[in-house]
Amino acid sequence: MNLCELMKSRYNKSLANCTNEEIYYTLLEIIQNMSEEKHLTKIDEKKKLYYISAEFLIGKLLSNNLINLGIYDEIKQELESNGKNICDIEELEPEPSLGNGGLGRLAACFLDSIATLGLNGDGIGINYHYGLFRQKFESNLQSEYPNDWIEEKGWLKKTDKCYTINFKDISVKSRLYDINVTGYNNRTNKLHLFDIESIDDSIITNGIHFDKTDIKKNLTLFLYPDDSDESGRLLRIYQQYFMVSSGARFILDECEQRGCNLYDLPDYAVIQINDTHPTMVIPELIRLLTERGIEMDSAIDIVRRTCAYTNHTILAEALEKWPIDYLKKVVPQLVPIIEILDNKVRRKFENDNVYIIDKNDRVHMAHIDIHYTFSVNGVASLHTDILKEIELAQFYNIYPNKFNNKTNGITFRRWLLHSNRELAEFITSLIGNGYKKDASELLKLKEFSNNESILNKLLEIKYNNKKKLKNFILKKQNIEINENSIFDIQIKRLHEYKRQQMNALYVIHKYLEIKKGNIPDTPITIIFGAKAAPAYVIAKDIIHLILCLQELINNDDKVNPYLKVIMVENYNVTNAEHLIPACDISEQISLASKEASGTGNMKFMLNGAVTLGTEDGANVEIHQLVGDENIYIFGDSSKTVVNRYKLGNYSPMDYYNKYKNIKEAVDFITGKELLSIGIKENLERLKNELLNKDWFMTFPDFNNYIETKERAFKDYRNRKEWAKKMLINISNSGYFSSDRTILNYNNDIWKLKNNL
Ligand code: 26Q
Repeated sequence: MNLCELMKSRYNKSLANCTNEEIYYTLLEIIQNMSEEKHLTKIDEKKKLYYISAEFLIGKLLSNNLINLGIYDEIKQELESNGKNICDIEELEPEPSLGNGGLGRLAACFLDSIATLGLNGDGIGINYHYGLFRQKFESNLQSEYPNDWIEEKGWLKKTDKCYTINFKDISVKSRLYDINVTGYNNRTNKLHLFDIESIDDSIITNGIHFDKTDIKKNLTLFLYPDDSDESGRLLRIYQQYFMVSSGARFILDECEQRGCNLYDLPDYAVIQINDTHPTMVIPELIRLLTERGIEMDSAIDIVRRTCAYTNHTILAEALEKWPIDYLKKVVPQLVPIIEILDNKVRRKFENDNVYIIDKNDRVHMAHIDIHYTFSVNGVASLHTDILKEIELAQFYNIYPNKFNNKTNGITFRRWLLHSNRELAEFITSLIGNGYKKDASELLKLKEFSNNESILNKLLEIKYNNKKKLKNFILKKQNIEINENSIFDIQIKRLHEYKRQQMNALYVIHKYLEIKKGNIPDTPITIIFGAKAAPAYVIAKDIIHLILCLQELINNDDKVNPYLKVIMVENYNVTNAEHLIPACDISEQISLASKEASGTGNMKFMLNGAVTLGTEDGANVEIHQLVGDENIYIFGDSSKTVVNRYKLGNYSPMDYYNKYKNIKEAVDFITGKELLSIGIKENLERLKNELLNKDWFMTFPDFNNYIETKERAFKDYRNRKEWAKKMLINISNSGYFSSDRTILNYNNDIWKLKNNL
């Protein structure tokens, strides 16, 4: 494809004279045409995977598609020789706002791998107009604004597929929009997103507030609207049913077109349920099958053999339990079916821990999934063990063969080839192209672990990425950082269990040390990026604390040559692509047992950062792969933590009284320096939370965290040894390719034909 000629014929001007907008929209069209050509609808592909999820955090698609279609270099060159820069064009693309965190980004990585491996599998979800909010910092507080990502001309393609979705009080018309998912040198699959046409964004006022009862106007406006009141919770049920009812009917239509007689549905479809948000697809499919003449018991059996469930969290508050009255108000047609499903369980098992409807008349969505799917998987080996042994032990007892582990992965196309081109090219020069399709080939890098010039080159690439990030942060937030400092990065959703507060306490500790004259050998830059759920008060208080520390420390000329703090505004996929390649130390410090897997940890490892983390989630597997020398592990084990919860005798006050540095750091939160910058109420609330609750046990791990972090900083000074750690991390990261994860899903659960 010759871009020059195309621009000439479209706009009658040379490429050099075209605007970046004109180039962007032309590229979009080229890509759409090329990817459509690779969309196969093969008759012999009888079985298809439907990955149904409330979130698909796909990120920008322009570069990713160019890479996957194999034309990135060509286009980049052509643009360059006409004085254009592909990065400027990329900037014009809005980032789709269809997810919030790990589970949504995982779904996006999976779609990439499914297409890359030539598997017949599509995504099904919701087309949120404003998705997750856009975060702004105002007066050192998070404020939320709608993220208006949908444009007239974009990746979304309107189709004429429509369904009428009936709720108790209203009916809406759902319409299908598609986004093409291009595999790397392979086929195109689809992300199917359902939407309604009566959406009215004029009901949004004052940030992201809107009338939550006006379903026809608000149904697909936002992802996870505030559910702190009943109307918000009901809206979530409306959204979920909208997604699964549209999806279920779409799946049945497609399968019938492929020749399915509905009794043989499991031969034509496998539906992977991404956490409990799409759980209602189970009773909805049963309802639709019975409506089409299949009797209840057979319908239940067919659906059970078609659906599989993935659990992504063990936090009690994230396990969905809906009062049956809510379901009666929104989707009464599902209630008798859910009651039948519950009765079957009650007849078979005595244990009320496995019932679907509990004694308070709440419906446990995960329990529907576990009884009425054929596969239940966790997302890292420790997580799956905890599910089997603790959280879901009562179910593991009943169904030992249903449980399996699928350790998460990430797509190397986006998280290496796209975001860290220089490293990718260097790796290619050493071991060839094979690793792009078979990530285990990265192991070949090990033979260079004592090769000085190669280690130096790794350091040089990291330095270049740090300079790029420095410029990015300067431009974005007007804060200057030192590219020769250690870049210590913690980017993820804000949650107490992820313990950003522990890192913030470290920042205070370090600030006080520097004030006392204990100057670090190497300057340190601590970078945070996180959005807090709008109704999560303490999470927002933690952001407030970090922003106050940023202001205090960066303006203190005695301290800022040695320590800087940055909180990146509006952390999203695009920002992550700039941050991760520049990282030296990857903060993965969740309370052991609480982080199901983590996937940021894998992205950092792949980009040559060294992990500072607890034995939690996939950190455990990273540790096993790289060995003690190449990771910094600290803190209590998951067994100790689980035991401490069981004993119920944790008292943060004891630690505060016993350890001088903990007292100093905690008192600093409401000391005169921060009170002169921040809001007293917020700072005091956070301090009280830590002193009186500290539900995620920051203090017991704090001193070990400091020691371990200091050891990492000290080791960083030996550049050659550090580069070796980087290399060992990169070479072992192949295991975390989502291609490996998807092959595991396919071999054990989906059993689709592989068209490589
Ligand atoms: C539930 C009820 C009411 C409102 C919201 C929710 C809700 C929303 C989103 C519950 C959970 C989520 C998202 C969970 C999530 O992203 N989990 C992460 O999944 C990743 C992929 O498996 C893991 O790597 C992370 O460890 C896990 O936290």
